[in-house]
Amino acid sequence: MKLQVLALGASAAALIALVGCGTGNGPVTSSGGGSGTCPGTAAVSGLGSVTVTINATDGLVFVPAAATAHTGDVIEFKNTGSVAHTVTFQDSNDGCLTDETLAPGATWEVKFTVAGTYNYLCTVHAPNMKGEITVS
Ligand SMILES: [Cu+2]
Repeated sequence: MKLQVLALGASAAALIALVGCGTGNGPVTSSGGGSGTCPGTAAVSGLGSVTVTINATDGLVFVPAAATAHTGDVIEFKNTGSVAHTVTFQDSNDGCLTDETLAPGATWEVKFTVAGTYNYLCTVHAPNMKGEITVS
């Protein structure tokens, strides 16, 4: 009898723990931090007419390393070489725009909806291979 009560108590505690997890009001565990709102959209293709092109080259640099764009512009990353790269955004909210697989010959598009300065890098060739996009 004593054992049964113990078991009941344990399952009740488990239930409470489960309910506690499910409310969704706890602290948000995020990789980006901030409000969690993505400042743009990214896709392999189809975001619209390309306005700005940034090449990822076998020289292990982004060209141009500093680019400017307006909100709504379609920025295309193009791997013009034979080495794989990534386009990895690491600041507060823009990690949602990261592309970890910019294969040789591949293109990938980003469109910002929020003005700001966005830094990115290639995780394969960091810290030297990096760039910045200023969106106004
Ligand atoms: Cu790279």
